[in-house]
Amino acid sequence: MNFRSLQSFLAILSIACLAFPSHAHANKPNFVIIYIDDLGFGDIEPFGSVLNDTPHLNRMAEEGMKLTSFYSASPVCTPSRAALLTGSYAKRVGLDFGSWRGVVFPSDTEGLNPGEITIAEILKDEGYATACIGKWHLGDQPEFLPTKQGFDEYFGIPYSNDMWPPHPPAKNWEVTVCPLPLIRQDEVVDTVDSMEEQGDLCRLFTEETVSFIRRNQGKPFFVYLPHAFVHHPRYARWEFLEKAGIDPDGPLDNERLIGDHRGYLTAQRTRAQIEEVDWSVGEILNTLRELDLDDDTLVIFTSDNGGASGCVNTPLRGGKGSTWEGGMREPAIAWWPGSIRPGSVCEEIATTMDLLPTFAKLAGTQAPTDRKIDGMDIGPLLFSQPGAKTPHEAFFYYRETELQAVRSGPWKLRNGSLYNLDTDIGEILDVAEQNPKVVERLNALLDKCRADLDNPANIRPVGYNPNPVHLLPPVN
Ligand SMILES: [Ca+2]
Repeated sequence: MNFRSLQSFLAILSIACLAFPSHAHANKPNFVIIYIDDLGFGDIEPFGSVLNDTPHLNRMAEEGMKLTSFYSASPVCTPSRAALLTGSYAKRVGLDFGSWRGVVFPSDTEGLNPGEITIAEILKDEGYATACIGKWHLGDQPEFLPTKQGFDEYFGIPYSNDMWPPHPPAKNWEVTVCPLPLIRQDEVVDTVDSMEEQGDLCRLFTEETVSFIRRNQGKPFFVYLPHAFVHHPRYARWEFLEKAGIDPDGPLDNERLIGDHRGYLTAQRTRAQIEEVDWSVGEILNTLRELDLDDDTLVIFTSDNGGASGCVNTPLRGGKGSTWEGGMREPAIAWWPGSIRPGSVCEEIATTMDLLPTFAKLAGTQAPTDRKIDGMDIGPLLFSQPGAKTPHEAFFYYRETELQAVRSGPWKLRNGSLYNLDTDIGEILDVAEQNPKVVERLNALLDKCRADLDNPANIRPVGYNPNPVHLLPPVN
């Protein structure tokens, strides 16, 4: 190599070193996904909350990156989780809709197809220890459980915490209702029978996560922690309820605690849950610091969909269940000391589907190539690579089976109305008439998406069990 080419080589090397953390590719980093249920965009202080104290999330954001255009691929639980774990739109894996409602239910015929390749399976093949701790909600039959999708360990509830006998709509469900099971591996080991036990789920899942990290500190690990909090019915441990303003000596109406999602002490219970989630984040990050694993671990904090009643989605419009921004744009923080620039903010479009290819690359492998994956590598965004842009030409908003909106750059076309999200994050002003060319371009993107995902050849089969069994004896 002559001097001139050595000089260029060194110049390129120094740019490469600026762009990529030197050790990011040297070892297999650990991954932790903290996935909150139904948390609103404005529910935590780094995203503007003035109601809830979230010191651990504040520190996480100060030491890491806030992603302000980070999307879940669905505004409800089941499709959101299917998309996260497979890196694919839920429609592509047949879980845009459950067998009879938007999500799968207890002893449902449907679940995530065991033939799907999840983040856990990719990482397990790379020698990772893997755990799913918390709410699964991708089918409760034996072949649908996390242990069949690449997770060495599973501890948690198989579906939503409101799918239990006391929930008022249960009386109208045309399905059999069973007690809410706690599962370890594939076996029911306990049931959640009271509001106090609901309020203990955050502690249980956090302590299980900390234990898994301690037990596996010597090798690469992946923890997927889909918390049951802050999905209704809401309750927390007493120290958090009390701090949120509930009098421990006052009368508590248990019927209303269970049944009333919108009124009775909802503000206090919601605050208590969010602050306990913040405690959970603190426990996990402090464990990583104590074990000297903080420089080797990428932690992602986000929510499965927008905030449900009692949560705050401000400044976004809409909430859980809708394709307004409040339904699918999530509060998100990425943390990896030494690799992610402290206090950074990424405004580029990124999605939960991107975690699969991003993690795969960081682990030294790649996303599956035998099937279509919708997620893309967002490493350049996470590592503040100069000039890094979103890899997505467009992001598509599905509500159940219906494609309702598309975002490309700052523009969002939703049911014929156009919004500029850079200047109008609240989706107030329809500017379709003034921007016919933009409308045309976004309509073409919607057509392209329909041509893809309305074509059965591009959709993989949902997991199906024609004879599902109840996990526990029914109560009705
Ligand atoms: Ca949810």
